[in-house]
This record gives sequence, C-alpha cells and structure tokens, in this order.
Amino acid sequence: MTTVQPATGPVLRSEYQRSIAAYWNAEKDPVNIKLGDVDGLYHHHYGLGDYDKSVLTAGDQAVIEEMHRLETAQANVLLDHLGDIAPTDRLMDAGSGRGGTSIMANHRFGCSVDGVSISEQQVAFANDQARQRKVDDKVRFHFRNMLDTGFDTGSMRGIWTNETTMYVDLHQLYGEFARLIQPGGRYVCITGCYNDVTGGRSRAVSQIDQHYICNIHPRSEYFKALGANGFVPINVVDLTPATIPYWELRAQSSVATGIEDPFLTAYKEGSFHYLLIAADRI
Ligand code: GPP
Ligand code: MG
Repeated sequence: MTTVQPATGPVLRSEYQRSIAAYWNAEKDPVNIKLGDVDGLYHHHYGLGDYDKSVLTAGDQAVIEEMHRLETAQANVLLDHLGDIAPTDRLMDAGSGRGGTSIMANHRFGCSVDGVSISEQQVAFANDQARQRKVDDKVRFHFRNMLDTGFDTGSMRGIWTNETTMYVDLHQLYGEFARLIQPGGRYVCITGCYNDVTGGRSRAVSQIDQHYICNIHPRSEYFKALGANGFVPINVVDLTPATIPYWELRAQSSVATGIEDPFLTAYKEGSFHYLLIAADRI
C-alpha cells in the first residue's frame, strides 16, 4: 500500500512519538487480536455494559465473544453522540488503531471516514480490513499525526478520539481539530482521565500510564483545552459505572494482561473516570 505524507513535515516529530509508534507497530496482544477475530472488527478500546454471567461457565471463547460484544457496544455509544451524519459527510478517527470504530461509522452513516495513526502497521492492517469489507472507497487510513494531519481546513463534519488523547497535548490537539471541523460540526471523545477532586495522579493511574507509555490528563484539562479552542460541550457522560463490569470480566479471562487491577482500583477508589465528552465547534 502507499501512504501519503502530509505536506507539513515528518509524521513522527519526537523521540516520544517514535517510541509510541514502535510500541503499536509491534503490538499483537491476544486481548485485541482474539476479540477482533470474532467478527473482523478490531478494537483498541475497552467495553461498556453488563456482561452475561453465564459466559463464566461456558468456556474461554464465550468470554472472548462477550468482551468483544462490550467493546463494540462502547464504539456504538461513541457514534450515538456524533449527531446527524449524512452519507456526504466526512469524519475523522484520530488515533484509528486497527480501524474498528471507523468501519462501524461508515456502516452506520454511509459517510467517508479518514483514520489517522502514527503506527504504519496499524494503518496497513486497517486498510486491509477496509478492502476486505469493500468499503475502501470511503474508509481510508493514513500514516499521519493527529496533531498536524495535513487535511484541508473545514473538511470534517466530525472527529472522534476513542481512548487516544492520553498520548498528546490537548491544546495542540484541539487547535488542529478546530481547524479541521466545520462550524456546527461535532467532536466526540471517550477517554480515561484522572480526578482533580481527589488530587493528583494516583498510584493506580501512574501504573496505567506506565503500562501504555501514555500521560493521562486530569479531567479539568479537557474542558480548558476545548473551551480555549472554540468547542462548546453539549454532553458529558461519566461512563465509569458502565465500564467496571468489562474490567471484572476481563480480569477473569484468559487474555488478561495484568492492567486489570490498576483499572479496577482507580475506578473504584474514584481517582480515575471513564468519560465521554461531546462538543460542538462554534
Ligand atoms: C488501548 O486499548 C487504549 C489505550 C492505550 C489508552 C489507554 C486508555 C485509557 C482509558 C487510559 P487496547 O485495546 O489496545 O488496550 P489493551 O491491549 O489493554 O486491550
Ligand atoms: Mg483491547
């Protein structure tokens, strides 16, 4: 496949970005591959909703399928918040991973979707998925940096980030999104953020940062950066109670990675939230 570099400079701009790209280029964790193999939608995010307790005695594959169902439900919640999207609209998936949410968005709205990732492996994998599903005329993945995409100003009706904002500076990110989204367009974010009310970064939140080489932001930072860049929140949903069952199921699964306890501790002690923010571009 060919990848087009944005005109504005190299895709990877720092040692940190190169280390993140290297991590995702090498990643082949069963917790993501085995779940994606269930129906060919490969996700890099967590799940929402209660799980069916009967899977616990129904064998390994039943647990995998149930976790995948909860992850797909999460992506549907994100897409529910994008508002009315027409087939002629264009959306951007910022940090598109192996492409699951982008393919779901095209399936739901019939619109064009451009995914960007700094992992060339993920971009190649996701483009292959789009070809296999015969949606590659409308769903395209690009080796580009979400802080400086090179796409045209005002070209996007909507943008989402599905658990990707912890890798970037939010002011830089929302500056670029403000440029890309046309007035009246929508940005939707699902993220993990730490709780300003309980104080700084808890031990469990630091363990999550270390595991993924990321830098989880405080909740307040999202609203400061959105407001400073012309975004007005229309919906803020605390998804924490709805994601805890996913982590409890995952902790009992054959594909647990060891990060389950820090997530459960952080959510249950209140130092960390799983948050959805939908904001309009004014
Ligand atoms: C990866 O999903 C998600 C992140 C790297 C971001 C961290 C998210 C927070 C909410 C803090 P994944 O599906 O690749 O992770 P895993 O391999 O653990 O399932
Ligand atoms: Mg995963």
